[in-house]
Amino acid sequence: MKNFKLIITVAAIIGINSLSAQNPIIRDQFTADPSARIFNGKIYLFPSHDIKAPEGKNLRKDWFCMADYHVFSSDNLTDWTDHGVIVSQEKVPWVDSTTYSMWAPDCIERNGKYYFYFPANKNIAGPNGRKGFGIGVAVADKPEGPYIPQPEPIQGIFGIDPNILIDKDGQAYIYYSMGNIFVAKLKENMLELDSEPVAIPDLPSKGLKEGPWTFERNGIYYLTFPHVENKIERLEYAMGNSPMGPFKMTGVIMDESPLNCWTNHQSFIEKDGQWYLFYHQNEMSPKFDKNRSACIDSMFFNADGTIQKVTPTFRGVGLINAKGKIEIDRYSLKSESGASISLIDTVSSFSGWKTILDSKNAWIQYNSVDFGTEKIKSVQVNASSKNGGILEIHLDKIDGPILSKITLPKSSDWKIVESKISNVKPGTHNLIIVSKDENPVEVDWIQFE
Ligand code: FUB
Repeated sequence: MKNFKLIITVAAIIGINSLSAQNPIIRDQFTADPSARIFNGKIYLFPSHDIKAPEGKNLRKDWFCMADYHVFSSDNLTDWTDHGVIVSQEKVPWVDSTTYSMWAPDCIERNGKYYFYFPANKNIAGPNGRKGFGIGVAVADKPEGPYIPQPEPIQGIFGIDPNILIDKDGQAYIYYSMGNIFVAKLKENMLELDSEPVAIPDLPSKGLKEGPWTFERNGIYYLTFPHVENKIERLEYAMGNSPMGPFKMTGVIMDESPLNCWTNHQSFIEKDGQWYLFYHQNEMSPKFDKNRSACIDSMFFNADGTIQKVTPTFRGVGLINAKGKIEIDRYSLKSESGASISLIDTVSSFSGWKTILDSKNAWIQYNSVDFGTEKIKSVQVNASSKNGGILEIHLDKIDGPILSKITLPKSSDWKIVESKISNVKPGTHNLIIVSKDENPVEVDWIQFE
């Protein structure tokens, strides 16, 4: 026990810090349909908020259930702040608060005001005797709110998934879906239509299309949307020369979910020259795909403006501070055998995941850890190992310098073990955690001090 000190406390599986950059980015609630925006240099996330259907409300247990919206913000894509509820179904005059159908929103700034667009109230009487959604607007002076909902939904729209584009000439457009994807001009007041909605032609005619999200880059207008080409949604896009098209179908941005999540929903930002795709998946609710979580991955364009396909990752984007909890189950790479991850608690999935290294030399790699310039002296590992185990933490590559060798005591409970470190260098590094014992070891997180 020369180099380590055992901290006797059995680690209660401490409430996971929900606000971290690894995918999914928010871990204390479900966050679907992520609309990301940059306002005043800060990144804001306006997702919808999936919940489990409350008892006694006569709601389907197998369907989307959403009562309100939160807004989150971040300066670095890594640390997210939840600013709480900004709009809820009880507070919007035109919404029937028994409907729990506050679906995918968007938000945009114009002349110092923030306009939050949201579909709700699936029981509105629409054309041809159909029932469906209206789209409302709530207005604020700051991105965090408070948002004041308009008394009525936007007149002339019957649909879901609003998305707003303000073009370079100042004209605002609203896109939404209802079978087709529609576009209409908005008046300067951002609250009323300035043209009849038109269905955008030349998009796939078979299979559900929804969730439009448009952006402009180098004079090309990208119309992106989830589409069921096969059995579940994948993210596709079309390119055009103006906000109202014509658009030409171009390709797939993200393939269907490996976990069979029936929906996906996208938005895009450019920050410091890098483009990012926000999307959702159901890894935190693998058995119920109507409880989804927002994720971020980097995206890249080809020289002709086409978009390279994005493969979802666990690691996500951004640097992780070495002095914060590093959830190594959000790994970048792992050994082909002996390394796996699973939920810590399948009933209470907000407790997150654990890494399992179940054979000697099994390893997991976690990239882009920021050690800064301050002195780092020790590492804590929250682990459990019924028969005891040995872990090594290597810097940058599997045969790189050993930062620490940690002996784990026999314990079926989580224990935090502290060990001294050597060979640490300032700056950003990848970590490789290797099991040096045959005994299986489970790791929740590691943290440097
Ligand atoms: O979140 C409910 C609906 O699922 C959204 O409005 C669609 O885009 C799909 O993600």
